[in-house]
Amino acid sequence: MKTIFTEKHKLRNAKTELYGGQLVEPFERPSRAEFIIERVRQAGLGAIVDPQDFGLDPVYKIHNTHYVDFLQVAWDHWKAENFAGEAIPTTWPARRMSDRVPEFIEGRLGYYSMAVETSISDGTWEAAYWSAQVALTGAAEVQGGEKGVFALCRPPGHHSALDMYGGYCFLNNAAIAAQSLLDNGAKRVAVVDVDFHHGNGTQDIFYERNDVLFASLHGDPSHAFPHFLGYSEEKGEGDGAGFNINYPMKPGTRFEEWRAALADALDNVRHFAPDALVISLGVDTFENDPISFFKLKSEDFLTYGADIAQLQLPTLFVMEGGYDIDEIGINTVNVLQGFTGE
Ligand code: 7XA
Ligand code: ZN
Repeated sequence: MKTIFTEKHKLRNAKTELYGGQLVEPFERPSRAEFIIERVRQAGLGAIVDPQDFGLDPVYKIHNTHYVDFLQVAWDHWKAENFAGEAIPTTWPARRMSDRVPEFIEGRLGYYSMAVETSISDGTWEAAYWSAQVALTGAAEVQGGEKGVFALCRPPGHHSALDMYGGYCFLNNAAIAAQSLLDNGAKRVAVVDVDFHHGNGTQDIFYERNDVLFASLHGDPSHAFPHFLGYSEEKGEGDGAGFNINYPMKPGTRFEEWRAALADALDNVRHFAPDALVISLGVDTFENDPISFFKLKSEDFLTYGADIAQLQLPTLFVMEGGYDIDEIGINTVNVLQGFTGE
């Protein structure tokens, strides 16, 4: 299996995350991708390929221009204010407030964000841009005939929506790739999100569409980030009614229960009969993940990779979360090796 990867991910190197009332080193850090690519090499998974540059047009199919413009200048505008730290939002348009876009950077950060943990720092836009290009290159490889491709995206993407960042995500790489598959010949695409966290951005982007089936397995939002989306009654609207499926699961969920939910999601994918499958691949379902509460073991990742392969669909794996750095490479590559059967 080919891996699409660029060292440009290192440009995303924020120093702070607001966690538990303190500024800590971000869980989403460059070493995550370094451990994964090292394991890809060690396991002999296949060729490691640089991304092509598809430009911003495919990004604008998913995100609006105002938002993309904001991301490109946010750090410069913050820096111009001579604040001591990284760019962190403090104020949001909460219930019954105005939806005007403020001019001052602090207000703009609140307008375009969904959460506070994701500090913007120098290089963030460039890394997010190239992460999307990694996903687009993966989509092109799948459309070129590859059975399975791994887009080692960093920063991740599945929390990002039309005009919103947060949860370590800026551009929705999986959605951008899915749309690119559709724009280049696929009639229907399924996105299955196996990250521990609900893919609120991907859900929101495709919520009223019937050409993309979205299924997400995740921690019950009543207990887990992103807290305000991901319940089972969210099934899609308008043309999209019935094309959004959520599987929220309780703290302590073990592999047997998780795997049964995956089997149901994959049955729905089979019934949908897509031309291609995108997997939002987060390995924060691992039992030792520091910010999650499922109990999957390393060998379970091999097992469910093989489950996904049974669909026999051209499949693009898009990297999302996973924060147990010691095991992130093993767990990620286990899914891919389970898929290839090698
Ligand atoms: O899939 N998404 C993630 O892994 C990021 C979750 C961010 C959680 C922040 C909670 N303080
Ligand atoms: Zn996650």
